[in-house]
Amino acid sequence: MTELNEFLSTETTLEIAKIFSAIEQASFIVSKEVWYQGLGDDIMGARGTENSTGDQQQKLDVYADSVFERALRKSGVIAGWASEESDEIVSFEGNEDASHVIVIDPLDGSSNIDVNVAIGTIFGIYERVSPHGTPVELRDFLQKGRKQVAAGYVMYSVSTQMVLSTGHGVHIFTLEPWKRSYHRVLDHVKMPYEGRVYSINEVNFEDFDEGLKRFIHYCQNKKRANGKRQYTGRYIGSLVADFHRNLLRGGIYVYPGIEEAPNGKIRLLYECNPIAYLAEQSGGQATDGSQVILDMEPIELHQRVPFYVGCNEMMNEAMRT
Ligand code: AHM
Ligand code: MG
Repeated sequence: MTELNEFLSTETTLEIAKIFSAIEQASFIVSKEVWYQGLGDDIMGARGTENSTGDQQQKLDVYADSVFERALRKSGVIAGWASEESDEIVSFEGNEDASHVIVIDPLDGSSNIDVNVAIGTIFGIYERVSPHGTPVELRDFLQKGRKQVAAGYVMYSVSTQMVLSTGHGVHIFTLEPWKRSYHRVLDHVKMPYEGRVYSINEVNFEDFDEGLKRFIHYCQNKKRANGKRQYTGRYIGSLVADFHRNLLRGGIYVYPGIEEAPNGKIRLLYECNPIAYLAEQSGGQATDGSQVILDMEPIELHQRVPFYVGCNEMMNEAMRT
C-alpha cells in the first residue's frame, strides 16, 4: 500500500482510494516523459491535430490522455470518463458496475510543454447517476461541481505534486520517483485570506469589462501602510501552476470572457469545477464573475465559462465591481 493509498483509506471509500492509485501510477508515467523533455520517445512538440474544442494538440496531450485512460479503465472502479481530448464521453466496457465517473484534463497548460514550464493534470470524480450495470450517460458528467466526491490536480514542475481533496480539506503530496509513489507533505492547506498576487493574461486588457478593468487598476495601485505595493502580477499560463502558487501564497487567477472567446477559455467540467472544489476546500472562492462555479448547472461537455478563483479578500474585491 502506498502512502497516498494508506491516507485515503482513512479519508474515503476503497473505490475512491483505488481511483487515486490509478492516478498515482499514470502521473508517474507522464512525469517521466515531462522530465526527459525529448530524451525519451518522440512525444514533444505539436501533433498537427485539434481536439474537440479546436485547440492544437501537442503529442504529450495525447500521450497523457492515453496513459490516464488506460490506468483508469484498468482500475475497474471507473465506469467512464470525459476528457478534454475526446469529443464524447467514453464508457469503460467491462466497468459498467462501477459507481464513479471522472472528468479530466489530462495535460493542462499545453503551451508550456515544450519550454519546460509547469504543466498539470486536473480531475474531478462523481458518483454516477445513471443505473449501474449500463453504459455511462451524459447526465453522469453534467452534474454540478458541488456534487464532486473528490477532485485534484497533479502538477509536473520542479517536483511533481498531487493536490487533492475528498471533501475533508486539501492535502498536498510530493512524488518520490524512486518509489513511484507520493509522500504527504502538507495537510489541511488553507489559502491565505489576503492575497499578494493577481494572475491574468493582461494582453486581453482592452477586452475586459469595466468591472475587471477597475479591479486590475485596484491591484496595480493598492499600497500597504509602508507605501509599498500590496500586489504583484504573476502569470504562468498553466492554470494548475497559477492556482497552486495562489493557493499557497494567496492570490487570484482570472480568465474572463474576451472578444475572441466570449466565455473565456477555461472549461467548466474538467478545469473550473475541480479547481473550484479545491479552492472552497481550502477556504477560498470561485465564480464566473457572478455565479458560484460549483453551483452552476452544466449545459454541455466542453462548456467554457469565465473563471475567477482565489482568496477571499481579492475575490470579494473582484466581485464588488
Ligand atoms: P489548455 O487546457 O489547452 O492547456 O488551456 C488551458 C490553459 C490554462 O492552463 C491557462 O491558464 C490558459 O490556458 C492560458 O491561456 P492563454 O495563453 O490564453 O493565457
Ligand atoms: Mg486545460
